[in-house]
Amino acid sequence: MLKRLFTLTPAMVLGILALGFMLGGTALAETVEMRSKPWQLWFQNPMSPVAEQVYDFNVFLLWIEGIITLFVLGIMTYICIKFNAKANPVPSKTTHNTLLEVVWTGLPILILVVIAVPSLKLLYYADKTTDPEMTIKVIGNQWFWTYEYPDHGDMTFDSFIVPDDELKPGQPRLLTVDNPVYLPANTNIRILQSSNDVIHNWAVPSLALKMDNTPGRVNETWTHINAPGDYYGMCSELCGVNHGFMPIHIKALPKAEFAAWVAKAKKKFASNGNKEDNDSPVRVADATAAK
Ligand SMILES: [Cu+2]
Repeated sequence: MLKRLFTLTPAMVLGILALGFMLGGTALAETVEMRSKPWQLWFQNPMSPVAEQVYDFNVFLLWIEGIITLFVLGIMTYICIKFNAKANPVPSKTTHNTLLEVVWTGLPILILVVIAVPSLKLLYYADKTTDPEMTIKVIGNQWFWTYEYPDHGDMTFDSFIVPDDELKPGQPRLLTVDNPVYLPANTNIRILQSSNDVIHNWAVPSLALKMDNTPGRVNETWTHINAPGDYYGMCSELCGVNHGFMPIHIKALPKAEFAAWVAKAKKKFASNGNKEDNDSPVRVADATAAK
């Protein structure tokens, strides 16, 4: 393969590269693929209003931390040079300095208040949306996710990991599922979360979603996905032996395409036909059908 590559003329290589960038560029413009890439540092791109604010808040905190670190480092350096035994053989016996003591108590309090105000604002902002356009229910199971669409005919299905030996080319390992959860982009979505067994956590980094699925409780959060695309996440609460094998795949579609998917999905998942070999202990679909 390498040998063949080297027999290409530079012009051919450039042409291929240009074509690749063009195709890649157009593909990116249409949809995004949000997951961490090999050797990635820093966050995934924030793709929801909450994620954007979380991102900005993190940058804000890093500035504060950075300034504090440099300040302390500066003082320590100054002390080491100015007051070492050689430079300052007779140390001062001074104790107490009212102004200094007020400053070193007051300043940290002030810094904490400056952090707390935007932090609490963001916490409440992420808590719930004032005008949800639809609701999705996410239920954790050992070790897969069940999704319910109460606004779309109560359809429900399970989402299992696709094992390594069944992956198709291009599908990411440990992140691909048999039934992705489809959601409309540019829509306020209320998310209700619960669990059938132990505590799980439905976490999608690019949307800044990370909420516990607790048995016997319904936790609420929301999202608004900024662009159509594939959004990946993982269970983030240690939930048993297959904790690492219950990925989350959100397929965000433009509203019209989502409506088309709902029409198709209603038929597909109506009669519980999604998983014949399902060994899930609690069949939510069964319960819905029996009503
Ligand atoms: Cu888990």
